[in-house]
This record gives sequence, structure tokens and C-alpha cells, in this order.
Amino acid sequence: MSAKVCLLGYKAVCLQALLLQIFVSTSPTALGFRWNDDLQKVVKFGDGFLEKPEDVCVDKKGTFYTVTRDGWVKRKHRHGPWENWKKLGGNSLLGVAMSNDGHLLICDANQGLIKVSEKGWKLLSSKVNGKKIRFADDVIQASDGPIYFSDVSTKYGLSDWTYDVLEGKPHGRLLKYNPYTGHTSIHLNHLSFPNGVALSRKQDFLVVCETWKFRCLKHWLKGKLKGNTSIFVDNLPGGPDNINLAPDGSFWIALLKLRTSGTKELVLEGVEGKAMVVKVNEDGKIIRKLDDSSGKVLAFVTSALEFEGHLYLGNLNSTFIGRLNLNKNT
Ligand SMILES: [Ca+2]
Ligand SMILES: [Ca+2]
Repeated sequence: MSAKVCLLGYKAVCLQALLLQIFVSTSPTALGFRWNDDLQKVVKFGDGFLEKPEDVCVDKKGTFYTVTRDGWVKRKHRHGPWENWKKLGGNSLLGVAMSNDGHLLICDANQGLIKVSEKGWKLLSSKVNGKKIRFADDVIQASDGPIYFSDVSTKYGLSDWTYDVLEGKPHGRLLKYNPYTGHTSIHLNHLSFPNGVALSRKQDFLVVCETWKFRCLKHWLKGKLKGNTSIFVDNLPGGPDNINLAPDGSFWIALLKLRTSGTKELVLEGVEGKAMVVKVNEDGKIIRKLDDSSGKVLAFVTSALEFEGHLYLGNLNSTFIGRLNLNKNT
């Protein structure tokens, strides 16, 4: 048997095991939720101008930022139109967050951690311990300085992420960039496909999502549990992508699913071609779910950000950010 046939056999077995795990994973109904189609009520924010806006963030003045598949950083001032702000190029811009000094932090999967300001952009971190960061994904800065960002895999990059899923090994890390020294260190090691990162309201712990383990971890940064890591929420009804702190101290998490295409390739999409986000309280309990059961308006939602009573939904299936009035529509 050739090595290639062997590898294909191995991949097929892995794929079956993975899909079994995915399809028997907790369904929304099993969690006591019914489909509600609330996400079909979104207004299309920036429609036609935002090519697959995966993640979105907003500054204190109400200026929105997102990154698009065509390598642009786009923004919208509170009363202005969406505009092309900075072109970084490439097709690997993922998570975004505001920096403490009011600029924008971006994870470029292929390049690393980037900071963008009015003056231009700068690569803050591309290596850790002398080795290139392969798959920077999402980022958050703590008020006392450190910038935490996920590195999905030390072995595979954005273009071959499916191999990382198939291998199912914890190749990922949570990295920590010190803005005062410019030094990057490994904060948490051996994570499985670490994706979204968020800080708690008091910034005493952070949450990092392990997508294909359908769970998020809680890691204490302060207090007597400092340094401890435990499961924050488990058995999610989809793989968690980006996570954002909500104004009430809970978290919004966007969920993904995998399926196989006709050629048995793994394809990433929203939960079963649908869209689903969940709100999880500080104790890791799901307290709310919003969805589009047919993907009619929104599918493949990758982030959910709450701001001034509205939820802003990044996604990889449209040219807009979904904007939902949380008080009126749900
Ligand atoms: Ca983010
Ligand atoms: Ca992500």
C-alpha cells in the first residue's frame, strides 16, 4: 500500500470519527432551545460594501471597524458612510479588537499581530521563541497592557486548516504580546483550534474558544485562582468562533459547523448552513440563542458584538454586517 493511499485511509477514518462527533454533538433542541429565526430580522449594515466581514469592533465614539476578504480595513464613523480605510492586502485578515490607545488590532492569519492607526500599519508580532506564528486568529487587549491573541496551530495555516481538524491534536496556543517590551510569549499551550478570545468584565479571567472541541476555556488572570484554566462552557451546539463581552458581563459567541461536500472535502459553514449565536453568562450557562434556521438572511455567522442595544453580526457569507435591534426584535 502506498503512503498516499495509507494517508487517504487515515484521513477517511479521521473524517468519519470527526463527523460522528459533530453530528452527535448537542443539538439546540437538546439544550432546550427551539429555532427562532430572530436573525432573519437583521438590517443589512454596509450592504454591498463589506466582502465577508468576519469580525467587527467599535470604539468609544461609535466608529465601527471590520476587515474584509479582499484585504481592506473598513470603518464607519457614527454618522458617516462605510469607507475604505487601510488596505493591508492578502486574504487572511481575521479577528479585530480596539487597542487601549484607540487604534485597531488585527490578526492576520499568515502574518501575525498587526496594529493599524491613522498613520499606517505595523506588524507587532510575527514570531514567538524564534519561530514564525502560523495562524493568528483573534485578539484582545487587557486594560493593564498585555495583548492576548490566539494562534490556531503551529503545524497548519489558514489554507490547510482542515488537516489540523483531522489530526485533532492540540497544536494551538494563546500568545501574549507585551506592548512595552515588544516581546511575545506563549501564555497557554496545547490548545485545540483556539479561536475567539475575550476578557471578562472585571478582566479577572479570559475566555478562549476551542472550536472543534465545541467548548470555551476560562483562564484566570487575577485573584487566588490566577493561572488556573478550566472549562467555561462545554457541548455548545456548534464550534465557537469569535466571542465578545456583552455590556451585562455575559458573552456573545458565534457558532460554526462542518459538513462534507460531495467530494468528501471538509467544508466550513454556519451551523448546518444556518446561523446561530448564543449568549453565555459569566458562569458559562447559555441564557439566550438567536438563529436563522434556514440561512435565509444570515448564514455562516462568525462574530456577534453588542453595542447600544444592537447586535452586530460578522459573517463569511455576505457583503454586509447583520444589525439586530435586541430590544425590538427578540
Ligand atoms: Ca474580535
Ligand atoms: Ca476566528
